[in-house]
This record gives sequence, structure tokens and C-alpha cells, in this order.
Amino acid sequence: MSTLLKARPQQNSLFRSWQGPLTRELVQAPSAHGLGRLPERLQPTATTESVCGFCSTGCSLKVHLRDGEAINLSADPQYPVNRGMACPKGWEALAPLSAGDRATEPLLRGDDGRMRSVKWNGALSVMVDRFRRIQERHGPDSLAWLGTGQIPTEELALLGSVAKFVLGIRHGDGNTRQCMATAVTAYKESFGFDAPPYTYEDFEESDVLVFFGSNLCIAHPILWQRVLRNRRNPDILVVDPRATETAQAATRHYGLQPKSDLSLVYGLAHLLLKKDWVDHSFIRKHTNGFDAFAEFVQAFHPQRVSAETGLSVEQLEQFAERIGCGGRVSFWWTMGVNQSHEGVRVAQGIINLALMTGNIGKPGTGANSITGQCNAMGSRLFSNTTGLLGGRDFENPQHRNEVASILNIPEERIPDQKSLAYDQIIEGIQEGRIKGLWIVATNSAHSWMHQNGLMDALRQLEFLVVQDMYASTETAQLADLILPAAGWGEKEGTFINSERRIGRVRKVRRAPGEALSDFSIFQLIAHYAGCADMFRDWDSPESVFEILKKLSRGQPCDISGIEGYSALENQGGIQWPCSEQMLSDAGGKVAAQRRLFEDGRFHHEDGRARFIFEQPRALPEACNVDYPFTLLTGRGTSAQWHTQTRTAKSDVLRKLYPQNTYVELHPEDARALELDPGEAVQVRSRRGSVRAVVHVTPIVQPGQVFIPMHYPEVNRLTFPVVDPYSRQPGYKACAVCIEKTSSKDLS
Ligand SMILES: Nc1nc2c(c(=O)[nH]1)N[C@H]1C(S)=C(S)[C@@H](COP(=O)(O)OP(=O)(O)OC[C@H]3O[C@@H](n4cnc5c(=O)[nH]c(N)nc54)[C@H](O)[C@@H]3O)O[C@H]1N2
Ligand SMILES: Nc1nc2c(c(=O)[nH]1)N[C@H]1C(S)=C(S)[C@@H](COP(=O)(O)OP(=O)(O)OC[C@H]3O[C@@H](n4cnc5c(=O)[nH]c(N)nc54)[C@H](O)[C@@H]3O)O[C@H]1N2
Ligand code: SF4
Ligand SMILES: [Mo]
Repeated sequence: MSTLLKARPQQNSLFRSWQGPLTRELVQAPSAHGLGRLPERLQPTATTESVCGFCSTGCSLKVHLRDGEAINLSADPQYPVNRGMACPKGWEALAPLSAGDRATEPLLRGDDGRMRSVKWNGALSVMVDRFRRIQERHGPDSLAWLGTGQIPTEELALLGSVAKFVLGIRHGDGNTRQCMATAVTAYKESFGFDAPPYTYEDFEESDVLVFFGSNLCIAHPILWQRVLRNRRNPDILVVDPRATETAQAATRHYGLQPKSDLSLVYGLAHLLLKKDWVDHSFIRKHTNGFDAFAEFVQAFHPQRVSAETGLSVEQLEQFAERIGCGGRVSFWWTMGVNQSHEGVRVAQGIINLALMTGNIGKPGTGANSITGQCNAMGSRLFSNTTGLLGGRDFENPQHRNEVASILNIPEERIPDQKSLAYDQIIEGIQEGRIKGLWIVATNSAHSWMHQNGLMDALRQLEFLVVQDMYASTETAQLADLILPAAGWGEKEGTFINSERRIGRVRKVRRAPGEALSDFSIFQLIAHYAGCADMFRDWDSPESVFEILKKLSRGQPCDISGIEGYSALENQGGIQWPCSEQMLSDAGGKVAAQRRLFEDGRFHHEDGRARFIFEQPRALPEACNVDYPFTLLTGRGTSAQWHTQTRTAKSDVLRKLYPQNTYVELHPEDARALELDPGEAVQVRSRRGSVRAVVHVTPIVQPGQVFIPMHYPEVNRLTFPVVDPYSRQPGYKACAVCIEKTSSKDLS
């Protein structure tokens, strides 16, 4: 292995980001930062385990209880995912539960515009009644809901079933659209099912790990720790326009131009073919469409790709060599790929690289999309939004028939068309077709693109219901009815993590005031809608888990072999699939780490994976003289979670990130604009403007700027574009300008 490739990255202090050195320290010595400390008089009397409710890593936390209530927690040393580690958010997971702005009673907006507390029966009768009247006046499709990937699977399935089968709301989508829709579509088309193939052990088993648009150190710090445990002295290649913490820790950083990934992956395929670093036998036996793909990439010669990506021909050749000669190669991607106007094709381009080199179904390999939210995968399979329960299709009559007979409901209750996607729901509101909206566990008014457009749409609604832990979120403030929900730690269920591992989530605290679990709220809504009977068997999360097992039987995500919650608790979570057949073949216990496609059989009817490709398209909003910078957005620190409704409530976490909105700007650009670090600027796009403090750093390239998504104004700037196949927003590139403001330093 060439020593050049193994060279450590530059250790330039200017590269230090806010978050950098903290991450490692926090994982290894959290108490030095005040995490996990407990006064002696408060020693616990019992301990239980629960999977963390922030990111999709799915770490298990040991929750220490006194008189049945959680008083503290620590990282679980036994769990196969995190092995005794947790990031700052995990250590502080209990803090947000005690926040002063928790929603503790239902609140209803009166005619005078003021919110007043109401009893649950009043709140839910009003909700059902208002929704019914809207449907009577404007037709059945005048309602919609927006859900989440952050509540247990049992709750998601109940929400999707009550909404579609009881309330007759056909259009439901979730914040997973903002996050995973691209990976879902890419996998379905390429593999025949939404099936991320890896197990976390692959981080430790690879010789070459390639990360596309993934800032693992910040967004999945414990997965990064798994990479660090790799004993094969791996090459770590990071493809990201920014020199992120992850890029700095890598052996190679490919700082490409934003949204030039498609050209890059085709250029790599071109070079692999030219050198014949290709697994012809795997391609012949297990794939379709390779010849057309090989023909297509002929046009992506290195000079062209160099011009389009900004990477040199030598860099491209080196990159291809690492893939072609590196041994076990695993490809990983996250939001730098998914959130793009052509994300599906980029993801499939990455899948093509894995297929053509035979890097799939073996240890240390795979085309691996890393999920984001704690239960994004549960939402993908069981939320009954885009897909019918259990990874099925609403448009497939046989699938509708199966679900109707498993659930014992009339088949006509199951819509025979797909739901509108998130952006189409918002468009429906703007065009006056959708009049009532129910938002559950997502903060759209902060997180959706082109915020000013979204706010106008939400204000146009006749009735907006927001079901959240907090009454103070940007979205809740616009609601006509707020339903107070219990949060993580206050309810039971399961999450599915990035490696398809189903893990237990437990109630370790009582919810404040009259707040109820989302599960209870959905049950009550079915009751007030007069359909409680239909859900008689859905009387607890554990009984819903049994229903999910039935719904999954025979599907690629078959979990019918999991004996129940106790099996999940005793075995450190269990990955899907785990069918009855697999269980009996394995003598009663399946292996703790399993990857998919070991037999080379994919989920298309002919068992083959497909090579899918398309010409790259131009950036939807290019820079010009008026808007000369490309704005990138994403995660800021390992201590901040999304719209900050939870993480901002922890005193410890608040110390770990800058309080004011900041924009990262390259030193050359700062010089040209005569800006000093810490100065205040306006960042302006064609849609809005944000005041921010300048952070001068070569982490960003000249001509590019970065603002973390955690600050409430960032989406005033973003450009409303979606990938045409996945309808996932392209949050990660729009044109902005930077203007000096006369106001004082904000820092
Ligand atoms: N601390 C923390 N952790 C989180 C979250 C959080 O809010 N806070 N959220 C969770 C969720 S839901 C998700 S989805 C994940 C997201 O995890 P990541 O996707 O890793 O995080 P991001 O910072 O959104 O984006 C990753 C990188 O994409 C890069 N990028 C931008 N444009 C391009 C491009 O055109 N090409 C390439 N190759 N890269 C590009 C950005 O510079 C950024 O460094 O994180 C999860 N983990
Ligand atoms: N510019 C830009 N925008 C982005 C992104 C980006 O990279 N750049 N990333 C996108 C991505 S990947 C994602 S996933 C989204 C995330 O966007 P959101 O989903 O809007 O972000 P969260 O802050 O996680 O919102 C979750 C909401 O649910 C509430 N909540 C938490 N737990 C519970 C519960 O158990 N029950 C109920 N009822 N409520 C609960 C929280 O208080 C919060 O209001 O943001 C997207 N937006
Ligand atoms: S890495 Fe993710 S799952 Fe693990 S403790 Fe941190 S937020 Fe929780
Ligand atoms: Mo996400």
C-alpha cells in the first residue's frame, strides 16, 4: 500500500472547526464536561436499557432509576452497536424531558386568536369534527398529515393506519422525505426493495471506506468510533466539498465542487473499466444492464470529469485505483448525496460502483446509505405513508388484499393510490386543495426548504393540528390545536437503526401534566372517530409489534421470527430479516451481525440487481454576479439536533456550540469582502435573508459558504427543488450573496 495514500491529513489549526476536538474527548471522557455526573445522595436503585432517541446509530443507554423514574444514564457496555460509548446528545438525553416549555395540556385557538387549554375529550372531538367538516366541504383529499422518523415503529404504524383507514386521509408523508427518500428510491429501483445491505461490523472489516457527503464524526460520532476500531489499517476516502472533521481525519479528501458527484461516480466507473478492475463473474451472474452502463460511461473521460468536479486527473486516477486494487471496499453515503436535485442517480451511481467491483454481500463491502433519525427505517417500512405497511405498494391489488386480511379490515379502506409527497402536500395547501393538516413530531416551520413559502402555506390552512413535546416550536406557534405528546423516555416501543437492527425503547419517566404518548393519542382519535373497534387488537405497543410481525411475513423485511420484546432485550436488538424459517435454520437464535445479499440474490423478480444511470443535470440555481456564493447546509456539531427543540434544553449541550447563527467563509473571500472573523453579515438569497456571524475558515472552499441547519432562519435561504424520482429536497446548494451589516459584532 502506497505510503503517500496513507499520509495523515494536514494538521492546520485554521482547519479546526467548532466541533472537532470535542467529539473524541466527549465520547471518551464525558464527565469532564459535566455529562453523566450525579450527586451522591441520588444513587440509583435499579437500571434498565433503552435505545437512544436521537440519531439512527441506535446506541443503547443504561438508564438508572430511582423509585421507577430515570435519574441518570450511561452508555451500555454490552450492546453490539455502541459497546460502552455514547455521544453528548445520548449522555444528555434526559435533560430535554424536564424543560419548562413542555406541552402539558391540549391547547385550542379561540376566535380571538388566543390559545386556551382544553381537556383531551374536547380537543379530540374538535379535531375529528373539524377534519370531518373540511372533508365534507372540500372533498376527501382536502386533509393531509406530516409525520416523522422519530417515534417508535408501533406508533408510526398506528398513526398511518388510523389516518388512512379510519380518517380517510389519503395523503400522508413524513420528515423522512427530507432525509431518506432518495436512498429508498435508489434501493428499490436497483435492488428491488428498500434494503440497506450492511452491518456495522463492515466499518471494521473494510480495507477502503469511501464516504460520499457524510460527516460521520459529527452526525454519527459513534459510527466513526467503529471506523477507528478497524484493525486493517484502512484507507478512508471522503468526498465532500468541505474539509469537514471527517475529511480531516481521512486518509484522502476529495473536495469536489458541490453537486458534481454524478459526474465523479461515472468518471470512476470509466476508469475502473479502462483498467479492467471489474468483477465480470459477479456482474454476469447477479446483475442486469451492465453493457449499456459501460457504454454510457465511455463519455466520462478523466479530463471532462476533472473539469466538472474540480478534482485533478491524478486525484481521479488515484481514487479509481483505491477502489480497484484496495481489497474490501465499502461505499457509504448520507445527506450530501440524498439532498440533491439528482440524488437518486448519484446513489445509484454509488451502487453501480459496488456492483461492478463485486463489493457487496461480503464482509467490509456494500453500497451503504446511513440513515439519520433514530427510527427513519421504521418509518420507511411501517409508517403507511409512501408505502403500504411492511414495505408494500398501495397500487398493488395483491398487497392491499394481504394487508386487509391480516388486519381484518375492509379492503376499500386501503387507498389504491400513493400519497402525495411532502412538497406536493405543501403545494396542495398553496393551491387551496388541502385545507386541514396534522403535523406529528416534526418541526416543518424550521426544517422545510424555502421557509417563507412554507409559512405562508401553513397560515392559509383552515385547521392545523400540531402534536409535539413542546408548545413552543416554530410550527406549534402556528397551530389551531396543540396536542401535548410524551417524548423519548416516556413511552414504550421499538426503533430500527441504520444497520436494520430493531431495538427496545422504554418508558423511564412519567410524561408531564396531561401529555400522552403518541400511541395513546392515536388510539383516542380512532375512538373519537367512532372506529375504536377496528383497532381493538392494537391495545399496546407490544401487541402492535405482534401485528407488525404478521405484516412483515414473506416480505424482505420479515421479522416474524422475533419472539417479542424480550428477545430484542436479551439479544442486544435483532436485525431484519429474521423470519421464522431463518430462526429455525439457525437453531433458535440468528447471528448478531448479518449483511444482506451474501448469496448474490437481489429482490427483483429475476434475483438480479440493476445498473441505472442518467445524464447529469445542471445545478438548479447557479451562482451569478449578484449571488456569487454557493450555500451549503448541514449538521454543525455533535451536540446540536436538528431544529434544537430538544438539545437546546440541556445546559451542558448549550455550552458545546455557538449560540449565534454563523456562516463559514473562506479566508480569501473574507479578505475580498473585507470581513473580519466575528463580524456580522447578511446572507441573502432570492428568497430571504439571514443575519449571521462570520467564521473565517478554509474548511469551506472559496466561493462556498456553510450555515448549519440548527439555526431557525437557515431555510429562509434554501432553494425549493426536489429530486424528480424521490421528491427529496435539495437543501445542499443554492446561490447567495454576503453583505456587510453596519450592526455590531454578534459573537
Ligand atoms: N449531531 C447531529 N447528528 C445528527 C443529526 C443532527 O441534527 N445533529 N441529524 C441526523 C440526521 S436526521 C441525518 S439525515 C444525518 C445527516 O448526516 P450527514 O449527511 O453526515 O450530515 P450533513 O451535515 O447534513 O451532510 C453531510 C455533508 O454533505 C456535504 N455536502 C454538501 N453538498 C455536497 C455535495 O454536493 N456532494 C457531497 N459529496 N457532499 C456534499 C456537506 O458539506 C456535509 O459535510 O445526521 C444525523 N445525525
Ligand atoms: N437547510 C437544511 N434543512 C434541513 C436539513 C439540512 O441538512 N439542511 N436536513 C433535513 C433532515 S435530514 C431532517 S431529518 C429534517 C429534520 O427536521 P425536523 O423533523 O423538523 O426536526 P426536529 O427538530 O427533529 O423535529 C422533531 C419535532 O418532533 C418533536 N418531538 C420529538 N420527540 C417527539 C415525540 O416522541 N412525539 C412527538 N409528538 N413529538 C416529538 C420535537 O420537539 C420537534 O419539534 O430537517 C431537514 N432540514
Ligand atoms: S451517536 Fe446517536 S444514538 Fe448514539 S448516543 Fe449519540 S445521538 Fe444517541
Ligand atoms: Mo435526516
